[in-house]
This record gives sequence, C-alpha cells and structure tokens, in this order.
Amino acid sequence: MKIEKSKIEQHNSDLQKEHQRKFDFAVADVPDADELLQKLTDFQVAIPSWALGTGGTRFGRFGGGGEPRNLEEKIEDIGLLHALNKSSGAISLHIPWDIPENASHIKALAAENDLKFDAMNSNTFQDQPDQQYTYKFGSMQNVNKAIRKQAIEHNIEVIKYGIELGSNALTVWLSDGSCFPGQLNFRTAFQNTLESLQEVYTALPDDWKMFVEYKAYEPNFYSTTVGDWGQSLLYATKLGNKAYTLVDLGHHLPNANIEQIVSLLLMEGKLGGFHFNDSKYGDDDLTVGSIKPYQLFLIFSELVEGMDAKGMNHATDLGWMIDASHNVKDPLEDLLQSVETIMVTYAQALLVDRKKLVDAQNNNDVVTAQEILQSTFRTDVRALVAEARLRSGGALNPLSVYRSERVRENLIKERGSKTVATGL
Ligand SMILES: [Mn+2]
Repeated sequence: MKIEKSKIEQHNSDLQKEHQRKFDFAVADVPDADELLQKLTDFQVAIPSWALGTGGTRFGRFGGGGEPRNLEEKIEDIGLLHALNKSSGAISLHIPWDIPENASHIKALAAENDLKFDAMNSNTFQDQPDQQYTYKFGSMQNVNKAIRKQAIEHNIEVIKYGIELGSNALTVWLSDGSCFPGQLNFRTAFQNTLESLQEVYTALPDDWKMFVEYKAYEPNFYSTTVGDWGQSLLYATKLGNKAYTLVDLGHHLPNANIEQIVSLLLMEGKLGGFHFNDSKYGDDDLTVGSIKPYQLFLIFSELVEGMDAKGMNHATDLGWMIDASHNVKDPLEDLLQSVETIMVTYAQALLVDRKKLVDAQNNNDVVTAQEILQSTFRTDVRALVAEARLRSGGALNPLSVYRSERVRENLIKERGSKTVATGL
C-alpha cells in the first residue's frame, strides 16, 4: 500500500491554520530557527525489520494482522512511515530473517521508498534449522572452536550481504553468557569472544564500522559476556578504530545513568550507535519516551553536547535506530509515536542554552543548571518538529493520516489477517 501524496497535502492544508498559529508561538523563542529546522530535517532514525510485526513475549504473541511477509513488504511498510514522517529514511536488516535473494531488486525498492540501509544485524542468539552446531552454550565465547568458527563465518556472511546493499556497519549483539555460577570462566569467555570478534573485524571493509552492543542480562541470567559499556568499550578498544560501543537504552540495570555513559563514550570517540526504546523494569521494548521522557531528554542533551564538542554531524556520525516491539499496539502506529518522541526530544536537546548551562556549572549554581534543563524539557516544540516535517513533504500529524487512510485495514486486506513477520 502507498499513501497518495494528495492525501497528505489535503491533510496538511486542513491543519495549516492551526499549525501556523502554534508554529509562530513556538518559533518566537528560537534564536536560529532555520538551522534548527534543517537539523530536524536531516535527522533520520532507522527502523529495524523486526519491529514491523507484533512482538511476542515468552508467554505468547497476539498478532494484529497484515504483517509483512517478506523483505519487500517490510521495505514497503517503512516506506509508508517515511512518507508520513520523513524521519524514518533507513532500514536495519537482520540476517538470516531478511536475506536479500536479489540485492539489486531490493536496493531499487529501497531507493523507490527513499530508504537507506542502516547497520546489518547478525544472529547467533538462535539456532537456525540448517546450522550444524548449537549456540545453547554461547557462540563467540563457546569452549568449542568449531562453534566459534560457525559464529564468525555467519557474521562475515552478514557483512557480505551488507556490502551488496550499500550498508556500512555491522551490529554484533551476543546473548553469550552464563545462567549459573561456575558455568564458565569469565576470562576465557572474554578472550574467546575477543578473538572471534577480531576475525570478523578483519573481514570488515575499511569504510565500515562494527558496533559492539552490550546487554546487562537476559537471556543469560548470571553473567553476560558483553554485559555493560565497560566490557563493550574494552572489546571496541582492543579491536581497533572501526569498532565502537553501541548503547541500547533497555540494556542497562535499573537506574543506570545512561546520560553519563554516552557522554564519556563520546569523549573517547567510541560511541558508534544508539538504540531507542523505553522500559519500566528491564529490557521492556516499550515505545520511546512512554515511561521516562525526562531521562530521554537528559540523554539526548548529552548526545548533542558531546557530539558538538567533537564537531560531529548529528545525522550521520552515529547510527540511530529504534529497537522496540511489543504485543498490544499496531507496530506501525507505535513506530510513528516513537519517531515523533525522538524528534521532539532531539529538538529540545538542540534548544538547551549551552552557554548559560556552562556558566551555571562554573559557578556551582546548581539551581540555575536545573532550571535551564527543566524549562527546556517543558517547552512544547511539537510545532517545530511538525514544521520540519511539513517542509520535507511529510504530514503535519502522521498518526492521524495513518488512521484516516485506514492503513492497517488495507494491509490486512492485501496480506491477510494471519500473516506473521519474522522477528522475536
Ligand atoms: Mn538493541
């Protein structure tokens, strides 16, 4: 399904008067509005191919119907989102769920939908039907060399698919670890993992990046071999300058100070990618900003400050992706909400008065520092984000067009009510 441009234009013209009033109010306090709007226009958040179907839990899965049946339909779904919000211009593929049988056809389809290929994701956290060895006791950490070799070769195969499509990054998330004390030797597991990653790193093209993603726990519950940012940074440092740490919001122990983590990783030039989601208890994969929007703002504020300190390009120097999916919402509506929150929070982070904040810090003026951050967080910037979208040809209110065009109903009609997209 495609949304006709005229429908978006009609929607925008219906809302134009109301939007203009809100925009005029919001823009009055913005020192350099054109620069801000350009940054918002440039900022794109990749959508992972596994977020397009209904997410499941270990207890069950409640499909919503009309889910994409293949890679082509996944690209079409993200194309729909991008047509509406103009901020979802990239897709992140997962191998083996999305093996491109015909790369040039897939590339052409992505280009038609104005989508780029973001980081490629490998999978050694599941066994595939045709694979020789099991990953039950880990992949790259495994005590069995043949199993490690199988995991290495899989990652190299993922890089090859990525080269064909024009991606330039590999994200390695390992579920390796242990469930019980004594199950493995921590240092041996680390060394095996490092050596395996080194072999993959050797196969990485010069203009590629490797993102080493960490996760505190789950599926292993006693130890995780890439368990936190310290361990990830160790691997990335030992691997070389194409290797970076990837921060996923949901992959921390409760109350971790993620804003401090991103700040220090940026200082070291070792933050490579960022996965958005939200959580109440653990790796809950909830909609971005649905639980802790102020924390998201504080993290974004550090991201912007840390990138600016290094002269980095916000839009292109880090890999930005949503990593969430769950079972009670239409996945596409959920993604529209997540992207909207990301854009709003990014806009707020851009509006923090850095000079005043530094002055407050240098004077130990704690109250003023808090006032600066909280008053920016409480500023309604939604009309600024909508204006950036309007200027790019998107919809003033993407969710409203999605509903009025009855997208889900149409997808169910096209694909059926029982289709199941690959994913977790
Ligand atoms: Mn992730």
